[in-house]
Amino acid sequence: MKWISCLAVCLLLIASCDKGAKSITLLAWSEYVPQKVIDGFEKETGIKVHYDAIDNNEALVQKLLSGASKYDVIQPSEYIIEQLAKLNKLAVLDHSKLPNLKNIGSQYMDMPHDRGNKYSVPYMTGTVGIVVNTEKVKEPIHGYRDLFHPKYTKRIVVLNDAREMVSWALNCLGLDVNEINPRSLAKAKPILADWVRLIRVYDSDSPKTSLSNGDCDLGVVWSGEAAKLWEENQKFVYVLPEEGTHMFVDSLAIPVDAPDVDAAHQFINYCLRPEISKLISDEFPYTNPNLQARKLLSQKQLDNPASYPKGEAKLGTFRDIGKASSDVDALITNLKSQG
Ligand code: N2P
Repeated sequence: MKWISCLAVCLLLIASCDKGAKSITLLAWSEYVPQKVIDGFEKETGIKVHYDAIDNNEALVQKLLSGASKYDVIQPSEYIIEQLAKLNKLAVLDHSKLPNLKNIGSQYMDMPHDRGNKYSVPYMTGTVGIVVNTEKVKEPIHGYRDLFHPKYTKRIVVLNDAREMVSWALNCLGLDVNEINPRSLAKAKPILADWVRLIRVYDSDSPKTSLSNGDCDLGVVWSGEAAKLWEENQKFVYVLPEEGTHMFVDSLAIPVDAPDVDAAHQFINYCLRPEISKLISDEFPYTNPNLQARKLLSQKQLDNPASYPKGEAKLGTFRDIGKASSDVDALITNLKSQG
């Protein structure tokens, strides 16, 4: 009898140790996954989440491909999903383990970068746009051409993101942002060279900071950052550039060599719950593709013009540009070093 109870205690110990030891590593953008969401998941499942933060897609790719660490869930934008899928770096998702996928609006599913959502599920979408501190800037700003003007020298903050910057110049030229080749880059170069001289701050983590503290009066930022500024003070107006801009679809995916594919699915499905996805919107007010979560948002949240812009705008997603992405990076790095 004694050995039976001994065995039972041992089994219990093993089970609890096992539960306590389980963990996943998340490679995701900074200021994008609320601590509340992580805490809730850990409490409910006993699976610990390690959050490794990046501030651009290229860093995500580099970390993933270097193989130095293994990740269970990653958070690439649409064009990077396409790139990683082509390189066979993503696991095929098991939709039977993602019943909450039904909450995502059909306009965000089955997009050209990932037909059938074989590899990814939308997490948040948003736009890249211009923030104007209208107390400081009285002239109307409609697009990049108005913004990048010598009168605003060193009053501008922009995303520290080469692909984004090059796309702004291509939009000004009326060129396709996904047709990147030596010819289109040569045309973009002089425009970008002029812009670099005007820029004061490059920041992809928290570009709102230099607008909020008054270091800059204008910026090109992620829409969620603009939405936070607007919540803070409605003098910060969000403008979708008339020349056109990027609508990103930041998504969750599982690397092909993820240590715990099952727990990764669990985490993704958890984020897709309406009440959990609402928590994400509460803290990071991007455009929530989860339509069931959107129903839980307040009218004030839905009326935020940066989160849910009204009216017509020229928006497009990015596609994988293959090897040209290193030319894009080199162009911006060189211009910055000369600026
Ligand atoms: C969140 C950054 C949003 C990333 N901090 C846009 N792709």
